[in-house]
Amino acid sequence: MTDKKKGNGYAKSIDPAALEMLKVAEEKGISTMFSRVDEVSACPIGAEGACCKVCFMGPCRFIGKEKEEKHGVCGASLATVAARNYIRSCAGGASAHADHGRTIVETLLAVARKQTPDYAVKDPIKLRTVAGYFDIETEGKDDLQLAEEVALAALNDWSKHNEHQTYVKRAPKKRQELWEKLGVTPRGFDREVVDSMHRTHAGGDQDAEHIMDQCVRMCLASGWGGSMLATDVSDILFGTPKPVTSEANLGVLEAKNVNIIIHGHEPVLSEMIVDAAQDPELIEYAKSKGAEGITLAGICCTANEVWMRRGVPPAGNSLHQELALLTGAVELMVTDIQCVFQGLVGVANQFHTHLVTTSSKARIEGAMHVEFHEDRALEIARDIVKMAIDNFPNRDGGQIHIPSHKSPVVAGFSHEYIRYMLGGKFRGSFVPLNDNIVNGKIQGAAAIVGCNNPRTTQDEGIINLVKSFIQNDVLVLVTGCAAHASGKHGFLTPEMFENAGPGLSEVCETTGMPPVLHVGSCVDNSRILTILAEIVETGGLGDDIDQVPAVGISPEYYCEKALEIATYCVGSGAYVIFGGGGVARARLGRRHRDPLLGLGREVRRQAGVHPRLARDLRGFHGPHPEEA
Ligand code: NFS
Repeated sequence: MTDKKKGNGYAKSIDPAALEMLKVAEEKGISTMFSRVDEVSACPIGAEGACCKVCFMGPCRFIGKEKEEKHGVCGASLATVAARNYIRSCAGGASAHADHGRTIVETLLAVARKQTPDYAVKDPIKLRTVAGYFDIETEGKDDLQLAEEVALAALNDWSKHNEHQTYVKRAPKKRQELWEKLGVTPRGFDREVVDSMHRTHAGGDQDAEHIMDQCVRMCLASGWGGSMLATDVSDILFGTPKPVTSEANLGVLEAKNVNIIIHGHEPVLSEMIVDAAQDPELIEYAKSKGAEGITLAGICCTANEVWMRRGVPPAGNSLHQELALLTGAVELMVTDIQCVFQGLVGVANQFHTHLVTTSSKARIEGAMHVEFHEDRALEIARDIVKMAIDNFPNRDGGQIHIPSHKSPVVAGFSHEYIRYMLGGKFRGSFVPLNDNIVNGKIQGAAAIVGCNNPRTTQDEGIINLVKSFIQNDVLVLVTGCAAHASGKHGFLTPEMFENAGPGLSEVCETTGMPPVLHVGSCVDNSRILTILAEIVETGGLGDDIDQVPAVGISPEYYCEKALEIATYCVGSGAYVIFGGGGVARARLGRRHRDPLLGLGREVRRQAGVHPRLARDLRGFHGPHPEEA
C-alpha cells in the first residue's frame, strides 16, 4: 500500500485486516477515507486556526510571514481568531458528549415513569451512589422513585444558571479550590456552551487568554458533568462493566451468518439491538432464510459500550467503518450519532448492504432511516434485525471477502472493578496501585485515548505507545478507538504482562490485573478522571491530579470531541499530549504543574493560538517542520 504524496512504503495502516480490505477497495475501485485523504488536501490556513468566519466582512485569512502582526477587517488579531476557532471546536465536541449524556438520562427518566418497558435499572447500587452525589435521600425509596429523582437532578444540572455543577465536588479538594480561585468552576453545561458561542460572536470577547479560560470552564462542564453523568447513568441502566472476554477485528464477521454492524455512540440503541439479535425467534427466522445464525459486531464507541457490558465483538475503530462493508458480508449497518461518515453510503451501494440511520439528530442522504424511540425500543430493534435477515438472500457470494484476522480480548475495567481487583470485595481500594507507584514498581499511568485519522498510519501511533509504555513499567488505560486498536493488535489480554517491564509485570501477576486496561468509550474518559481523583484521595502521591505521574495521549485524534477531552483533562491538572503518528508534539499540558491561569495562558500560547501549535491541535498534516 502506498501513498502518492509520501511515496512507496507508506503504510496506510499497521492492521493486516485493514490492509487486506484496502486491496479489495483498490481492486474494485471503491473510494474510502484512506483514498480520499490523498485527493483532498488539508487547508493549511484552516488547520492553523488562522481563518476567521465569524462575520461577513471576511472571511479573513492570516497568511504570510507577518501573519502574527496582521489584523482582520474588524481589527481582530490572529490570537483572537485562533482562540475563537478553538473554543467553537470544543463547543461542538463538548455538546456531543453532554447531549449523549442527556439522552441516557432521559431514558432513565422514562424507566422511572414506566414510559418504556424495555429498559430497567440494572445497577441499583450505582443508582444509590449517584443519588448520594446529588444529596438525594435514599432511605425507604424504591429504585424507580430514586431513578426519577436522580434523572431530574441530572437534567437540572445541565441547565444551572449560576450554580456550579454538582459533580465538581468529585474532583480533589485542591483542584476545586483552584477552579474557584480562577473563576473557572463550571456552571450548567448548557449555560457554558451558550456563553462560549455568545462571547465568540463578532465584536465580543477579543482577549485570547480570556476566551481560552472560558474554554477550559466549558470543557470542565462536559468532563465533570455531561460525560461523567453519561457514564454513571449508563452503568445504572445497563450495568457497571466488569471484565468480559471477546474477540476483536473484522475476522469476527461470519460468512455463514447474517452480519449486523452497530455503529455510533449511545448504548440506548445498541443494547436493544443486542437483545434483538439474541432473540431465539429471530435466530430461527435467520435460519429460515438460509443463514446459520446472527452475528452482531460493533464499530466505534457504541461498540465499546456493548463490548464491555455484553461481550459483543468489536469489528474495529473508526477507520474500519467502510472496511467492514467492503467485506460484502454485512447485511445491515445500523447507526445512531457521531463519527458515522457519509462515505458509508457510497460503499454500501456497491453491495447489498442496508445502511440504516436511527437518530432524529443524524440522517444521512442516501441511507434508510428508521427512527428510534425509547418507548418502542425493542420493537424497533427487532424490526431492524428483521430487515437485516430479509436482506441475507440478496448477498452476492462472489463478493464476500472477510479477513481472518481477529484477536482475543478482555474488556470492561470500570473504576469500580479496578478497585475491587486491587483490593478484593471487602477492602477494595487503590492502595496497592498507589503503593506500587510510590515504590517504583509501576512508573505511572498512561491513558491512550481517541481516534484514528487517515492522515497518519492507522493504529501505529497508538500501538507504539502502548508497547513502549508497558515495557517501561507504565500501566496503560485505553478508551475509544485507541481501545479498539489495542484489542485488534492483541494487547488486551492478561497474558500481556509477559511483555511488560519487570516491575509492572510483577504487580500484574500478583493482582491479576492486565497491563493494558480497557476502560470504555470516549465518554468513559470520565472514568479516568474518577480514577485520578481516587488515586489522589488514596494518598501518597500528592494532593492534586497534577502531582500524579500520569499522562493522557491522543496520538491519532481526528475530531472536536477529542479537543474537548484534551481541554478538560488539562483543566483537571492532567499532563496531556496531542500528536499524530505517535509523535507526541502539541503539549497542551507541558506546564501542568502551573496554576490554571498559567495553564490557560499555556493553552493559548501553545495550542489554540500559536499558528504552528494550533495546527498540531486542529489536525494532523504530515511531519512537524522540526521533525521532518
Ligand atoms: Ni471518540 Fe468515539 Fe473513535 Fe474518536 Fe469517534 S468513535 S467518541 S471520537 S473516532 S475515539
